[in-house]
Amino acid sequence: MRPVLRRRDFLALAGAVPLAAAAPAPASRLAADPHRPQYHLLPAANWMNDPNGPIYWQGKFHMFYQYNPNGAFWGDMHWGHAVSEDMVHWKHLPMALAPTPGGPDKDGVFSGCAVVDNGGVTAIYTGVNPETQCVATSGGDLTEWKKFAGNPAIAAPPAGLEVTGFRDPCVWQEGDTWLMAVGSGFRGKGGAVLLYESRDLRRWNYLHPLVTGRMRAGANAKDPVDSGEMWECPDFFPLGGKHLLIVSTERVVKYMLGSYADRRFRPETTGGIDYGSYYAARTMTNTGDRRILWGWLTEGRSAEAQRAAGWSGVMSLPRELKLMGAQVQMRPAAEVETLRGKRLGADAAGDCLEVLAEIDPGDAVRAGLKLRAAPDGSERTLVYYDREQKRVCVDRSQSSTDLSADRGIQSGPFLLGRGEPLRLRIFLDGSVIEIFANDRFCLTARVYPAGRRSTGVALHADGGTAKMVSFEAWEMRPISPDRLTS
Ligand code: DQQ
Repeated sequence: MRPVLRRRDFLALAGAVPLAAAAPAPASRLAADPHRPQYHLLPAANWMNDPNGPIYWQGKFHMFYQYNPNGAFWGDMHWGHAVSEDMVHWKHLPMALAPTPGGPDKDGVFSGCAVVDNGGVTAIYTGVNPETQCVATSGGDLTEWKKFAGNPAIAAPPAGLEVTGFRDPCVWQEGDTWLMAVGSGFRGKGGAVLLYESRDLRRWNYLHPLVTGRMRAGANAKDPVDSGEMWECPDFFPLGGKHLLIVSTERVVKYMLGSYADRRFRPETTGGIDYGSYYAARTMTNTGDRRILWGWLTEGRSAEAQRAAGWSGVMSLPRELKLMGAQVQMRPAAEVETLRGKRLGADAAGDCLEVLAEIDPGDAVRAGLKLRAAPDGSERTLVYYDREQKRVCVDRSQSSTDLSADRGIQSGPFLLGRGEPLRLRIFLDGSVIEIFANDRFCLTARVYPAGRRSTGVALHADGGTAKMVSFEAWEMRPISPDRLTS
């Protein structure tokens, strides 16, 4: 997803006028900004979007991400870099990849992946304009990168194919063959993933589409990503005895679970990875049996408000994926629990919390939690299961008295079994609310309460009576003393 560009920015990106860097926000202001998360990864300042090439390498977890060094707006894409020993405490490292003037990535180092090869790490990413697939290698602490002299490794989409896009490679190995899935699609038909093979990660042969989707009937949009005619950021891997394909399109992240044989993927069931402010998800490579998913937590306020704040975009918490029967299980990685600080009672309140609540919806039509509630009722966010709509919803209509913040209801399909309680696991962190329901549904909301006292937590029931079966909460420990500005 690329936020709508103003014409001036577009021209600047296209090289017609220099892109004006915004005056950086002073670190002291960023450190005091109550909307900046305290235990989620985000850069010290400016814009970030997609996770890129997350990889476990030489005992450390490396995270790269789309980063604009010029300000809190999309453009001039670089790969930012952070490293962690536990996936929750991060140290920022110098930028990993920057556009090379005159090179195939001169207008941006777009999204991609990283794999272990030949005693080092190889990154495969999209260079623009036009969209091509490029290669770079590194080793040691992954701070020094060398771009492949033969870039672009893939200079254009397959001959004869009219595609809606050609980006965001995902690479894996089968025996001595490397496979690459590239996000793409066809006008009037739907998104697609194009499959390539290689022996050396540099020379690639096109095989065929790994899978082709069917867009919603009647969907029509200028940007093929909005209509589902383009799939961004494909991620493809084995899970349990099946294969999972994750794609980002139509502003959400979807998954398809199915079987993979003869280098073709046949989806059997589909679902949502996250129904809220979450995009461009990608799993970490080289983590053995564990499948750790990362996503970009998008903002929920105007572009002007983001620029004024001096920062935009947050990395999700690590989510561990498993297959339980036919169900994709999504839970926060166990490492997240190491952030738990003081245990709180039924009167828990705060904006840097983990909340674990089991709720019997009783005869209530809507049952869940009220969060970030002001004592005078001026602000509050509702997270609830709506049994009539069969959805988990987040009502942001009163989340913030700041008028630039989104106020719509965010929701996704969810069915509570007969007698099954609603089990909410919620992470509050500044403007982030990351919600896990019954280990099988996720929705991330962004809220920007103006009041410092908008911290209350309470049971919410509407149209009947619900009961809190159990409630636990913890203060979460910040991962830096200054909201990651150092
Ligand atoms: N973001 C990147 C693209 C990708 C999109 C550019 C998804 O590579 O398709 O910043 O958010």
